[in-house]
Amino acid sequence: MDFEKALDRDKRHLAKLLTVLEDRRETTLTNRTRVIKQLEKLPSHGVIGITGAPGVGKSTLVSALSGRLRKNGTVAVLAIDPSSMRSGGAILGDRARLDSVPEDKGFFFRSQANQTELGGLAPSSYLVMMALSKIFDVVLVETVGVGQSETSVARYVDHVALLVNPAGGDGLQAVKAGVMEEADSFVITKADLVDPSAAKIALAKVANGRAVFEVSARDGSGMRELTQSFSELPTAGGIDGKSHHYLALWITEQFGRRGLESFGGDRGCERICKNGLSTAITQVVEQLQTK
Ligand SMILES: Nc1nc2c(ncn2[C@@H]2O[C@H](COP(=O)(O)OP(=O)(O)OP(=O)(O)O)[C@@H](O)[C@H]2O)c(=O)[nH]1
Ligand SMILES: [Mg+2]
Repeated sequence: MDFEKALDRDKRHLAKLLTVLEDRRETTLTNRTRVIKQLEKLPSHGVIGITGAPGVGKSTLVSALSGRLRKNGTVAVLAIDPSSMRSGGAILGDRARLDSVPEDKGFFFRSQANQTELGGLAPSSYLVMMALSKIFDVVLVETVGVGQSETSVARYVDHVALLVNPAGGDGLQAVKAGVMEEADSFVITKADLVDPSAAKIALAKVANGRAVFEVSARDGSGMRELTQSFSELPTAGGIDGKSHHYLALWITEQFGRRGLESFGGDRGCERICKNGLSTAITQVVEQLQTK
């Protein structure tokens, strides 16, 4: 893998770079940490999570959005497939490939199967999002809404848009409370299919000042406003500031809950990450070796 070529968005080298980050073997940790160290030095761009119940229209919206956002800059899409690589993520992949010019270096799609035992997000999802946020102007992440889980996408991204079915109040009840709280904005989908006013009224009661959009990815209505709003999102602090969530998850995966406790839990991870994630990983490994 040629790091410079990956930074230059060469698809083949970029894919290899992400594979290095997704690798969970202990034997490759040193190499992985070295790549993280190189990435850390670069500024990050906005990462937007697109979440919502199965079938609400996430892939369709991400596909439509990425085409529009691409007009203003480079776009990467990460689809975290809930169960198998053959369902939603693959559909989005097919669509994204159809919608984009294959040789367009400004658009990149990656699909990741998640690990069911952890719920919403694979630990390496953070590393992949982090890498993409350094290389592209905006990153869209499609994931199912799981909520109230330490792996929830809300911990890792700059903005969470929760997609809501236009069928209104009934549809809203299907969304778990935790997911509602995590949302930074709401997007009523498929406005061409069902009158979205019932959903709008139901959402107005819970939105607490958060933006509510109505869109149809099919006929394009509302898409301009949504794209505009996503292009203007502040990304200060960004994904680098969330690395302690990754570290906590990684320690738990590698060394169990007791391992995490021995580093002072979430608080401890926050402290350890002050000097960057690569330094933190090295520190954790060294500390464990001397035990
Ligand atoms: N009429 C209409 N149908 C839509 C719209 N957006 C999505 N759909 C349809 O809704 C169905 C589900 O859309 P997806 O985009 O696959 O939904 P998803 O949330 O990604 O689904 P999962 O990844 O399986 O959770 C598909 O049949 C889409 O064609 C829309 O704006 N209007
Ligand atoms: Mg999907």
